[in-house]
Amino acid sequence: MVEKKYSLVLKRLLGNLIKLSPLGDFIFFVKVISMKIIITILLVFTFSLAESQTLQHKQPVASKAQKDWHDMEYYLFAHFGPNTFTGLEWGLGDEKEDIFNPTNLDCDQWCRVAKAGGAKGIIITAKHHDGFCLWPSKYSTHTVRESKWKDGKGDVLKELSTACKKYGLKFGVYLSPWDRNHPDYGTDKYNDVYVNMTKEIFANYGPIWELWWDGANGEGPNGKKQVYDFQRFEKLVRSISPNTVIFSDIGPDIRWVGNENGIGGETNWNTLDTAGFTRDAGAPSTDTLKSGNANGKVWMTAECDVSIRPGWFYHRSEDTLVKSPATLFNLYLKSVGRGADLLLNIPPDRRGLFNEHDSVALVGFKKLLEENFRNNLAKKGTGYVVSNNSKKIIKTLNDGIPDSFSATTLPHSQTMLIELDKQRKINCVVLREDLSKGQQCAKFQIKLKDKQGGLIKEINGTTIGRKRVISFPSAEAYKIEVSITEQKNSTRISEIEAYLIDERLIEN
Ligand code: FUL
Repeated sequence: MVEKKYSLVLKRLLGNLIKLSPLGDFIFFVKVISMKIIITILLVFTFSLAESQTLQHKQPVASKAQKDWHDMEYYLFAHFGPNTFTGLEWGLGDEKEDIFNPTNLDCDQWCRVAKAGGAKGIIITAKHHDGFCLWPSKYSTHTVRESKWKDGKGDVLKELSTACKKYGLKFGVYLSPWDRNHPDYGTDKYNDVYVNMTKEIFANYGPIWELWWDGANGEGPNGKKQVYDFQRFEKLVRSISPNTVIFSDIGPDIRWVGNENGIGGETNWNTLDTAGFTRDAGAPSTDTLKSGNANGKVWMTAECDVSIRPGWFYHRSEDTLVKSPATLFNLYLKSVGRGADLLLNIPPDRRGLFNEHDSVALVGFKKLLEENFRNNLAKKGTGYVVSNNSKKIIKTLNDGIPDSFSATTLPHSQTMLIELDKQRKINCVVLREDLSKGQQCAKFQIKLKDKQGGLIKEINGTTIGRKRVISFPSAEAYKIEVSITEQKNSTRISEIEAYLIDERLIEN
C-alpha cells in the first residue's frame, strides 16, 4: 500500500520532468534508480516508525501460569501447626514438638469440604513463623518427626498433597521465610536451609501450584534478623518448577492486596512497578498494592487473603465468629468481583479436621454463588457494538463464554449494548475484559435505559480487568449500555452479564 502510494507520487513528478527533457532514455534510467532509492528510504523509515510505536505500546500481559491461576478465582488457605494447640497466632518457636498432636487428621475431609465449597485448591502453612515443619524435614529438628503424633511417623504434607491429587484440587505451600526456631536463622547458612527445604518440598510433594512467601520478617532465636537471598530462592523455583506461581508482597507472580480483609481495590490494575522495592523490607504502600500501577511494568495480579474467622489459626473461642455465607459472598464481590483472586483461610481444628462451623459456612457460600449467578439475563438478549448511531451484532458479547471474545470491531472509544429480551429487573452487571493484550479500561460508564432509550440509571467505574461485578439497587431496564470513557489502548470487552441477585446480599 505504502509503496504504491509513493510510486504514484514519484511517477507523476518524474513524468513531468521527462516531458521537459530531450534526454528521454537517460532520464528514464535516472528516474527508475532514484525512485527505487527513495522508496527504499521511505519504507525503512515507515517500518521503523511503526515498530517503535508497537514497542511503545507493548504492555505487560499474564504468563500462562498467571492466567491459569487467575481463572481459579478462589481457593483455600489452611493455617495449621503448633499454634492450633497453643492458641497463639505467632508461635515463639520454642514450643515442644509434642504439642502438635491432631487426634484425627483427615486431609480427605479437608478436600471434600473444599470441593463442596467450590474452592479450587488448598495452600497449607508447611512452616509458619514458629519454624515447626509439617513434614519430616532433614534440615530441621523441629518437625512432625519429633512430635508424638503418629509416633513421629506422620507427614501432613504427604497426606494433603495426596488428597488434593485424589480430589482434583491444586496444592500450594506457605513456607515462612521468618523462622523463630532455626538455630541458623540470622546467618548466611539459613539461606541454604531455606533452599534445601524448598527443594525437599518440591521433590517430595509436587507439583506445587502456588508458593507463598510471607512478608513478616522478625528476629530469630538468637535475636538476629535474616537477610534473605530471595533472588536465589526465585531462581531455584523457576528452575525446578517453572509453572509454580510465586506469591509475596511484590510477587514475582502474584502480589499481596495490601490488607488481610479479603478486599480488592475498586480500581485494580494487574500491573505493578516493583523497581526499587524489596521483598523483606520496603514494599510499595498498601494503597498501591491494592490498586496496582496503571502503567506498571510487571504483570502481577492481587490476591486477597482473609480468614473465615478473626484469627488465622483455629481457636475454639472463635467458633461463634465464623463468617456467614452472606459475608463470604460479599467478600467474593469485593475480591474476584474486582478482578483479583480470593484466598480464604479455613483453619483445621485440634482434631485435624475442617470444623463444622466453617464447613457449613463454606457450603452455604457456594450455594449462594450458584443460586445468584445461575440466571444470566443478558444471555437472553442481543449484544451489539455501537458507533455513530449504527449498531452491529456481536454474538460473543453475551454468549456466557468469556473466552469467546472476537476482535472484529474495536473502535477507539467504544460503546457496547445489550438489549434484553424484555424489560427486566436487574441489580448486578458483570463486565469482563479480555486481557491477552494487556489491561486497558481506565474508566467505564453503564447506562440502564428503557425501550424508548430513556435513562433509568447511570453507574460510573474505573478499571474492569478479568471480572468486574457491579451491584446496585434493583432497577427495571431493557437496555444495558456500556461505554469505555478512558482507556490505555482499545479495551477488549469479552462479556457482559446481567443478574437479579438476592437484594439482601448487596451492600450499597
Ligand atoms: C501474615 C502472618 O504473619 C500471619 O500469621 C498469617 O500467616 C498471614 C496470612 O500472613 O503475614
